[in-house]
Amino acid sequence: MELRQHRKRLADTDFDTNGITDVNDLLVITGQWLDSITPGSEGDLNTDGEINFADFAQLAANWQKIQGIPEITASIDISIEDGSVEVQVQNEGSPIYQYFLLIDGIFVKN
Ligand SMILES: [Ca+2]
Ligand SMILES: [Ca+2]
Repeated sequence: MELRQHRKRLADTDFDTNGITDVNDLLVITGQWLDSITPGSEGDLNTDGEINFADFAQLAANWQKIQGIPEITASIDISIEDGSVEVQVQNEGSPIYQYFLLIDGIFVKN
């Protein structure tokens, strides 16, 4: 048997799709430990038809990792002309904007 650990996408090890690779997912593997199953079935991360340390190693590589956190970019633009500050947060959805006005560093209005 070739035991090669390679990182799986987090979604592959989050069998119950609760957003994190955790004990729920570990139970999927331990519940079938050393069983021969249909290759690629739930828990068979390396699709060899066996549930063993090869699958456990891949799950362990993602242990407690949270999936589904979107890429977030933030930008701040400060206008010298009117003292306004624009804060923009952009993720996969629509951007969220926040504007506010500072005069001499003191908050004036949104
Ligand atoms: Ca999970
Ligand atoms: Ca396997």
